[in-house]
Amino acid sequence: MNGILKDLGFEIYPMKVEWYNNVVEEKYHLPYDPDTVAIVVLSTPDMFDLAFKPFLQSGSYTGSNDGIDECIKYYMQKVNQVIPDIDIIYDYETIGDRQCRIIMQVAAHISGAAYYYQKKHITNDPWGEEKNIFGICIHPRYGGWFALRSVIILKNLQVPDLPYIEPVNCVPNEDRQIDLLTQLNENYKDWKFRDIISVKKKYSEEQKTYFATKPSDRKPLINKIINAGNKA
Ligand code: B12
Repeated sequence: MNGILKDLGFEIYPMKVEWYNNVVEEKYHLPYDPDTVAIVVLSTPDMFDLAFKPFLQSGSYTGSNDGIDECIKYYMQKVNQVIPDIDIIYDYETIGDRQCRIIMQVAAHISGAAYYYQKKHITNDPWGEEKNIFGICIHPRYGGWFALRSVIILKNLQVPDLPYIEPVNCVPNEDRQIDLLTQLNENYKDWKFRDIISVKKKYSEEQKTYFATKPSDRKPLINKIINAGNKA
C-alpha cells in the first residue's frame, strides 16, 4: 500500500479499531473486531503535483466539482485492486443526520499521524464553557498544511499487539495551543493557523489558489492543468 501511495504525496499510519472506539462516543464506533487494523491516509503538500495533476491529465476526471475527492477515490481504488479485502471510509462521508462516518482528526491522533488539539484538553480555558471551539490536528513536519483523506479498514487483519505510537505534541505550550485554536476559530480563512510551527513544505501558490477558490469556480484552474499536461 505504501508502495502505491508514498510516491503520490500521501502518508499512511496504522491504528487498531479498538483505540479509536475507546475514545469516541458509541454512535461513532466502527463496527469491526477491536483488533482490526485500519490505515489513516493523509495528503501532504506534494499530493497536488504528484497525484492530483497526473489524475486530471490521465483523462479519468469526469468533470465534477469535487476534483480532489474524485482523485482520492481514484487512487484508493488502485489500492483496492491490490488489496481486495478492505473497506474505505472517506473524510466527506456522512451517516444519518449529517454525522460524519469517521472523525478523521481522532483517527489521525490515535494512529500517531498528527496531534489533535482540542478545547477539552486546555486547562486554562479563555473562551468560556458555552463557546464551541473546533479542534485541529498539527502534523510535525507539515503543521496545518495537509489534509486527512480516508481510513482503510483491513477487514481480515487482526493484530492484537500492534504497537501504539503517540502523536508528536509539536505545540506543547498551552498558550500556543490557545493561540492556535483561537486563530482557527476566529480567522481560519487567513490560514495562519497552518503556520503554528515551522514546516518542511507548504502548499504551492498554485495549490493555495486552487483550494481558496470555490469548488464551482475551479474549472478554469483545472483546464489550465489539463492543457499544461497536453503540451508536455
Ligand atoms: C463537519 C466538519 C466541519 C464543519 C464543523 C467543524 C467541526 N470540527 O465539527 C465546518 C463546515 C464548520 C468545518 C470547517 C472547516 N474545516 Co472541517 N470538517 C468537518 C468534518 C467533515 C467532520 C468533523 C466532525 O463532525 N467531527 C465530529 C465531532 C463530534 O468530533 P470531535 O469534536 O473531535 O469530538 C470527538 C473527540 O473529542 C473524541 N474524543 C473524546 N475524548 C478524546 C480524547 C482524545 C485523546 C482524542 C484523540 C479524542 C477524543 O470524541 C468525540 C466524539 O465522540 C471533518 C472531516 C472528518 N470526517 O472528520 C472536517 C475537518 C475537521 N475539517 C477540516 C478543515 C481544514 C476545515 C477548515 C479549516 C476548512 C477551510 N474552509 O479552510 C474549516 C475550519 C473551520 C473552523 N473555524 O474550525 C480538516 C481539519 C484538518 C486538521 N488538520 O485537523 C478536516 C479533518 C477535513 C480534512 N479532510 O482534513 N468543518
